[in-house]
Amino acid sequence: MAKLYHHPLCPHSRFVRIVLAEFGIEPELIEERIFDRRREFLMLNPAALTPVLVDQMMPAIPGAGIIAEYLDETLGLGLGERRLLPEDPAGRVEVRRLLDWFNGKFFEEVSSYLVTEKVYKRFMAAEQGGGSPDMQLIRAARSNIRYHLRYIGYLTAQRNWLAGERLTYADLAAAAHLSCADFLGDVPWSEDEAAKDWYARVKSRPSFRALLADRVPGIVPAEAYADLDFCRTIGARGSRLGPKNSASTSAGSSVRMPFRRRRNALPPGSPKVPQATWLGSPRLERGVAIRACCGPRSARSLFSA
Ligand SMILES: N[C@@H](CCC(=O)N[C@@H](CS)C(=O)NCC(=O)O)C(=O)O
Repeated sequence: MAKLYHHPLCPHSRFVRIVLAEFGIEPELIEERIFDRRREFLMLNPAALTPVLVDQMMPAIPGAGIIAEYLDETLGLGLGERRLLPEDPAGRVEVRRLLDWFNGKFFEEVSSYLVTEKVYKRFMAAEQGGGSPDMQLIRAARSNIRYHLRYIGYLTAQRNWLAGERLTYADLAAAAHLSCADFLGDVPWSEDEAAKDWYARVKSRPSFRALLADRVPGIVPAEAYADLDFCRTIGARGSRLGPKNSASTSAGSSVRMPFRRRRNALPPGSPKVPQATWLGSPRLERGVAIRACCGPRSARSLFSA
């Protein structure tokens, strides 16, 4: 039986759990508190990061991306039409670009701050870096998440799923990271109706079910976290139980919300203010310099000064 060393609110571990469930694999879950630097775990992954998959006679497989590639290489063909990494090179590049976006960029700008400050630090001893959360970092994450939601909405307005016409690793990574923020009540779903509709589709997959039952001692998940009908319960502009926003449409299309200046916008120089935009995005907030543009069906980044 495969073993997964994970933490319930580590977004990379959540991604792997959803992926394994899509393959029909139910691993033995071993919860790892990385800050404890357990010797047996460090021997599996000297980088001291979750997740790590231990599968049969293979050496320990560390990291979300490596695990996803391994599963595709060994079992991907068996999924047929449901394969999570496309066969064509261009499709694979696009999935990998978005995997990097969510497992790297989104993590650095949003989910890492939220999970470290609100969850890990609660369980860490003072000498491990534990203590009260740094509100400046949490505010940075709450500000940054808005443009990521708009990017998801932008992609799903043109495609059925994030990387193309079928569900891929890109959707599962994005949803895994968002699910951590959602657990903590930090997703402003009213930011983008198309993103909310897309998340409802991923969240209602059977592979997501186990995540919705996750609990962490001392932390109560947000009210709508496990609610599959959260599109209705979180209505227009985030008001609970409100009517569905007239701007909301069926999955895959959206009416763009007008851009407006955020009251909680961060000043330039704050931790990890987003550094990217995409063609068709709204005007940048706070004059942040445009660094990269990603075309709708392109995996290229066009760097400008
Ligand atoms: N590149 C790794 C990153 C994994 C990662 O950053 N894991 C976090 C938890 S989600 C971790 O173990 N952090 C511990 C630390 O930074 O000390 C992957 O894609 O899986």
